[in-house]
Amino acid sequence: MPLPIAELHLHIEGTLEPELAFALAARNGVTLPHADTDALRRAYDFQDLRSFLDLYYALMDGLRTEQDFADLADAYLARAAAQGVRHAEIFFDPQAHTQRGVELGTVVEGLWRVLGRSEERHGVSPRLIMCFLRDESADSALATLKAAEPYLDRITGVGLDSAEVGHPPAKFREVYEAAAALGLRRVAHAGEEGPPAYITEALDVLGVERVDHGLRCPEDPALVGRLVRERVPLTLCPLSNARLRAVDTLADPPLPAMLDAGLLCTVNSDAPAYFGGYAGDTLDAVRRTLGLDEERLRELARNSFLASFLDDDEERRAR
Ligand code: ES4
Ligand code: ZN
Repeated sequence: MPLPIAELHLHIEGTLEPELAFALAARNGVTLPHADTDALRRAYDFQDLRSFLDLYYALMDGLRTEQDFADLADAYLARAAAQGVRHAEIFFDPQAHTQRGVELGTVVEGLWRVLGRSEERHGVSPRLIMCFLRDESADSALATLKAAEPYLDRITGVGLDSAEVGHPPAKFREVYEAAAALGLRRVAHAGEEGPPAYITEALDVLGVERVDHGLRCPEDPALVGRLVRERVPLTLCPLSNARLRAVDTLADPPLPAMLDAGLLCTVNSDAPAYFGGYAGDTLDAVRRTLGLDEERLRELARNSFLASFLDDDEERRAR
């Protein structure tokens, strides 16, 4: 039995495996920029975040219909459940689809066709977090939030992703204020490739409750102190950081030392089809590389539920 865990940093589009990408493209008459799955897999040799994002957005072109999004979510949930995931707070990137002419309703209805039955079919309680692309304009983010209003009963929160450097959190102050006024929870990617100051800004200006990645926080001891004091969770993604060369090894920054410092760290899979592992694979890789014992693994699992948006009652039931 795998350790029950909550997955808090998972881009649904990042679960698009090569086989499904080609199947969807064929079904929709779309041509992908690679000859076949082998050629595609050879392209998974990333230099940095940008080189990954270029491929990630290109492969999405096969996703067109509600059923495509439903198939994507169903494949993810089956894999996640088999690896111990009991609760998943799932990111999606509306602008990556609306920019291609796929309506927001198609994305949300398609995903929800499966997420709405996930608890009974897969034993995974789902939440959706809508991310704004930070390399797009603040106006585009505001228009996306407006377009999402009919679907807010299915959307738990907002996030911020895509190319970080040069797109500081403060650019999105207004849309985060509007999201908060609508009762949405707030998270943001910060300190993945960007400096620790972006983490501080995400807390102060956007009011985020959780920091996605937060990898570079150890560079600023005062920030670490604050994250500890305020119990701000970090959703670390070690396989992602290694594959995107944000770090040299999985031991960097040192997860055990971050936990010992009192940081509420969680371990997540980010874009598992691209980075070599789903939630259980990721925990396994970290355990083996860093020599984590059972107690540490249980701490990480406990942190994942503590850091989740499950309320206390639901949290107890999930464990
Ligand atoms: C992402 Cl690894 C990562 N970082 C930022 N934005 C993203 N979108 C999908 N994966
Ligand atoms: Zn991410």
